[in-house]
Amino acid sequence: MLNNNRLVEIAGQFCLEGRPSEVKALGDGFINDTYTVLLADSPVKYILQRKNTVIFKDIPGMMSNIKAVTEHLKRKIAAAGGDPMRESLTVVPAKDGRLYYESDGEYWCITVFIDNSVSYDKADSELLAECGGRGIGRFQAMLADFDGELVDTLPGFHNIRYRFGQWDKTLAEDPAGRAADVRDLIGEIESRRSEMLDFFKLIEDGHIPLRVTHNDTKIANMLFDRSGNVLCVLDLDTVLRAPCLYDFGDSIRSYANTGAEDDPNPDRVSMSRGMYEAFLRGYLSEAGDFLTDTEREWLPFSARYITYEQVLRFLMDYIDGDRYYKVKYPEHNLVRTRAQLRLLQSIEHQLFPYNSYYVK
Ligand code: GN1
Ligand code: MG
Repeated sequence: MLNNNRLVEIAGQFCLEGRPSEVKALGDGFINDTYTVLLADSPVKYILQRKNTVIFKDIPGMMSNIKAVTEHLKRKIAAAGGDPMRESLTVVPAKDGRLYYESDGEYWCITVFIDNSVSYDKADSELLAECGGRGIGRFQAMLADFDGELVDTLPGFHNIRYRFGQWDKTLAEDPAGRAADVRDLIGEIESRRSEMLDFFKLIEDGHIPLRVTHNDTKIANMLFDRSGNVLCVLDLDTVLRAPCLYDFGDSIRSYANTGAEDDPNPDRVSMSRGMYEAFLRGYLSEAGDFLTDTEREWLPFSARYITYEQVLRFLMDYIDGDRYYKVKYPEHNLVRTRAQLRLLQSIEHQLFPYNSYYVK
């Protein structure tokens, strides 16, 4: 754990509007460590992050992606009469001009803190889900004509073929000796393998296009304004060229879950049909113009696909001895797996009642 003096010193490496005086831990992200930075002589605040170098192998590439995408967004926002400093993240460079500060192999980055906004861990109304859908649809629409370079900083991120490669290896090695106890859950993954690969083939064969997308659209990664509209999309670490269906699917996984992602009581978990429809309505109001018929047709399946992938990732990390996601207690990844599996079953039950898997 770094002490405050060291964190203040790190913040001082960046081009801030004043002298940093205090750095406070913020939130409980699964991947990076996040802090707020206060200045001695100004009300401006910043977000400081220590990026996870085990997961992100190319932080300079990631930050240049974020810079390019936010500059594009800012131009669009300004042209539409919005406020680019509040409606987009702003990357603050280090004093040497780089978009990060590196020390002892650790990478630190700063963005401007957006005040006077609201954030949620869970959508609490259909109206909020509809606004969330509009927000992500607009985000994708603004990036539809982005033609800059994007480094593929997370090869295979939502690629189920790649995930099965990791999965097969983890199961074969069984590093923590946990596989035998979760045979039932492994069976849930295996029984859906071929359907997931069939869907992924549409992407590999180019029937579903790659666009510029967020890839981690849970509600906590969005800031809302006081009237409930999405103000700013956060956490751009995973911005990549990928199908826009991944954003839709991941949003449903988050917005439409009646329970928590890691709910210890799976009976609280299900897909709210009302939240699903509300998010879809909002999303289509912004994305409807650019979606192809094939994309539209596969929107419901994307909720299933991304939730399935999340079950696989949580279970795989459990079997692997909890090396990817931060865990708060020893069985956390298993609890997450069971809760997400319940959500997957509810999605299947409601959106795919005649699916071949389901009638088996
Ligand atoms: C991670 O960065 P964060 O906490 O928003 C993960 C997502 C998962 C999510 C589950 C780079 O997201 O893919 O869906 O946890 N991000 C990465 O909550 O693996
Ligand atoms: Mg993230």
